[in-house]
Amino acid sequence: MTPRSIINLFSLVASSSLVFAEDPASKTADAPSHCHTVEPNGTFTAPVFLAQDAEKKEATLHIVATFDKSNYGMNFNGFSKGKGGYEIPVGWKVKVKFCNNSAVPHSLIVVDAEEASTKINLGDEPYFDGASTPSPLKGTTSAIENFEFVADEAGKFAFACGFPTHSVNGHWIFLNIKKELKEAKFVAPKKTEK
Ligand SMILES: [Cu+2]
Repeated sequence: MTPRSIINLFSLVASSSLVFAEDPASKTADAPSHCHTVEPNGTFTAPVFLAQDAEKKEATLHIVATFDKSNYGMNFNGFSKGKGGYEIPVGWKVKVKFCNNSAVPHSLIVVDAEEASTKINLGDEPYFDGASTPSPLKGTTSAIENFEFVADEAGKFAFACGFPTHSVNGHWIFLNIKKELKEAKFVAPKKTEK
């Protein structure tokens, strides 16, 4: 490769990432991304939002930031403003696989539901031990992060984006931890707004 072709290659990469930065929500669930699973035959499978083992009392959640274009990309799995979310039986272990589908930093932190819609800055301390991506205030770009926690208290909580101002602008889904619940649920109401 000549020096000139290296430069050309570099400018190509630089310009394509610039386009992406200008339109962070352009790469969505409709277009295969690193948040999808690539099958051996080359097709893409969308993330499975919830898997569970009731005997082991364990739920595995796949939560994608900027899953689609709704709420200017400030959504998880396509939901924002607490309009969708998870119900988890109290005492279960919750394993979270977080994937940021955009070039804008996002994060995931479990907080009290009321804080999610009122606080501009959610801080770096999740409600349950271990229940956040690293440095939620700073957020992360195009990254896959895994974390887990034990949902050992019943109540109304939220999976919120800890990047300042995002959550108060709707970047959160609910996390209801319930006593009288036999299995985990992903609650996805019909969407009325785009
Ligand atoms: Cu965010």
